[in-house]
Amino acid sequence: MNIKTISTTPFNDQKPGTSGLRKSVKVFQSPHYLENFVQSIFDTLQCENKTLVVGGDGRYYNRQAIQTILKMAAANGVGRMLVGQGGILSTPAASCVIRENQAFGGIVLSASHNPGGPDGDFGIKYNVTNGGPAPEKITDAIYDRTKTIDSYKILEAADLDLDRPGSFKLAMMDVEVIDPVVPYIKLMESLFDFDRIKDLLTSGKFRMCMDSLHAVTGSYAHAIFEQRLGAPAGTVQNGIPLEDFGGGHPDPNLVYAHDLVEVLYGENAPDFGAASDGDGDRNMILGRHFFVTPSDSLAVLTANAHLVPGYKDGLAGVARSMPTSAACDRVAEKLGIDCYETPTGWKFFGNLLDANKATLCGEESFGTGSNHVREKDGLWAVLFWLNILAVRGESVEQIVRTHWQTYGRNFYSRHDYEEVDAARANEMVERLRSLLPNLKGQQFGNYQVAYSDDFSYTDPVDGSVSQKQGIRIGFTDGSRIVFRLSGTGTKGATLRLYLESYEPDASKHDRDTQEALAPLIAIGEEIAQIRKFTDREAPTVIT
Ligand code: VG1
Ligand code: CO
Repeated sequence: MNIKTISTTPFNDQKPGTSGLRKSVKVFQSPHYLENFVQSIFDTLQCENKTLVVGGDGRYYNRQAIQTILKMAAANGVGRMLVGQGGILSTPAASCVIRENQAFGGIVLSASHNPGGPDGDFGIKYNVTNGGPAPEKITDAIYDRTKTIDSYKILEAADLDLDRPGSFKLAMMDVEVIDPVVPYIKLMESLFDFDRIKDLLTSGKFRMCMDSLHAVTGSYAHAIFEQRLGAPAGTVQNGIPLEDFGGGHPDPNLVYAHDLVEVLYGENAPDFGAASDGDGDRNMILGRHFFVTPSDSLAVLTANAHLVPGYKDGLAGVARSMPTSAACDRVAEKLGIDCYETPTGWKFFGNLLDANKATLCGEESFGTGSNHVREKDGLWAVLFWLNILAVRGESVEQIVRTHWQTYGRNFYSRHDYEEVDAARANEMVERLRSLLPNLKGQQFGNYQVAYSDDFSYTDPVDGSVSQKQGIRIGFTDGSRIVFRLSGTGTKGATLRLYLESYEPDASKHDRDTQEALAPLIAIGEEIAQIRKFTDREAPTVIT
């Protein structure tokens, strides 16, 4: 077998975003595009003779990309590659496999919640030894390398059969195809009371529905809920992973998980519903005719963690991304534990988890996780909820309402303006930045601005600073408006407007969220002139 060195030139658009390099499949298919980025990883990190993990969410182009990566790894002297069966690993399972095998790192192929298929998106990201996304200093170094790359190395060899577990040799490199479901279930069994959850699911008094949105969690969900925990066949819907996710958006929210919403809001609805995203790291939790916001979910998990075997001794701390509501802050305060506020993106939680400063983490974008891996974990969140439901014997709605009575309710919503003109969106953000110094003290109706800034984060563990992480305007009553441009979209720009207000009075907890936030929505428009800059009358998605 021959190693070939192939000349190439940089693309200059390979800067990783919130969660790796994400582009359309068409871009990834252009000659040398994938190879340049992969070689830049190998050139930046010393991977010779090391063990790496590779796998993806199974979307279109996953199979081809894995074969290319294996041949390049062999040509670059990697010692051993652990590959998910069929080239497939959910993002949390990839993190689990890296940690269990003490691998040097991993290459995760996913565009998460973005649509798939030949006209959809693809993505690649590098994870480090702790199993989590590489921190910014590594992603920056990889990006720098992509700007000067002039050749890459690849082995001339036939494709490997990755569809069955087994061991192969690719030149000097060992390749092991593994079934990731087994170690993942083992990890879940070490955290949750499976016997108790099984009793609940087989009691005849409790029904659940899990929607995998034709994405990666299908095989894990069948094995966990139906086989291991005894839920009836059919509990998992849209459970067959497809390369194009059946044409849908594999994004677990009220808009894109419409099949699940119909079931949980229909007649004779089950007690519990959940969905996960393309690569299995996000989750949406529903009760019968009831939606749990991701920010509330994090707060409820924090308040009830002591009921779950893996967390019964208490939490070291909790962390949330800046735009996530402050609901978990109130729980942390009551528990007397620290609460950290980080920029958007899971990579910022890695140091806090490694240093045992935080045990649970969450983002408003349907992401929750803990120190069991270094990625957010959709099925973990579902099992956490089931464990709490099994112990408390109350409904999802009762649990959340009681939580609000104890802590008050943080009304919360995110408005996304997708695929807007990028230049205009940047102009809007620049204009907002210029307004920030003068906003403090200004009055908008009943609301007075208490602070306004562009969020900057200093990592409490390594001292690294990340600037310009989102514009925040806070009011004296504790409500907030946050503006951010997405770092995961692939077409134009996506503006995210995050809105939060706090309501201690339980008699007002039944209010409609959009109504409760209406004054803040109007103030956001007044300050930022969203309609003018986006040329849109309304958001594309409201969650
Ligand atoms: C979005 C979410 C962010 C999340 C990221 C990756 O980023 O807002 O909270 O960490 O997606 O999620 P952005 O930059 O578009 O707002 V996943 O499930 O794509 O790995
Ligand atoms: Co995801």
